[in-house]
Amino acid sequence: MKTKIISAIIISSLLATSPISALAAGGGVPGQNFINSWDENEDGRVTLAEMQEKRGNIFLSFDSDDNGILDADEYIYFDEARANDMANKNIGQTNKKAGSPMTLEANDLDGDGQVSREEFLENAKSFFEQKDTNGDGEITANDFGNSYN
Ligand SMILES: [Ca+2]
Ligand SMILES: [Ca+2]
Ligand SMILES: [Ca+2]
Repeated sequence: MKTKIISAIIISSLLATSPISALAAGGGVPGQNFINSWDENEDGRVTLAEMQEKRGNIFLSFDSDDNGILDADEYIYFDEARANDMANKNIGQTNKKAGSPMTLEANDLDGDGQVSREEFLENAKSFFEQKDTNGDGEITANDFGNSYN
């Protein structure tokens, strides 16, 4: 249980994923932080498969009792890990709640107060589509504004 939480915190460092934090901390290339966070094979593009794989790993880390559901108690650790991660990166608190794709509220698709693995992966799709602004099926710097086009 303890190691599980520690590994969860490590994985949370991969989680600087909310749109606002990606833009705020990105510096040069638009969306660079976002892409770095999710681009498993480091080809500069984020696919839905990569996003779902990573989300699956994140889910496992925080599902302390391995029952395939993140309940409100488990979400407390998840929320804390994300908050700590943002604090470490000096990202403001503006995006802690509103607009985060990782919150319980955002992922509890059936509204039963907990998030199943299916919900968590399913919700990756709408998040992905939201970020893939040009709709070509992968998220690249081109989807984050056009200053480099
Ligand atoms: Ca659980
Ligand atoms: Ca649910
Ligand atoms: Ca795209």
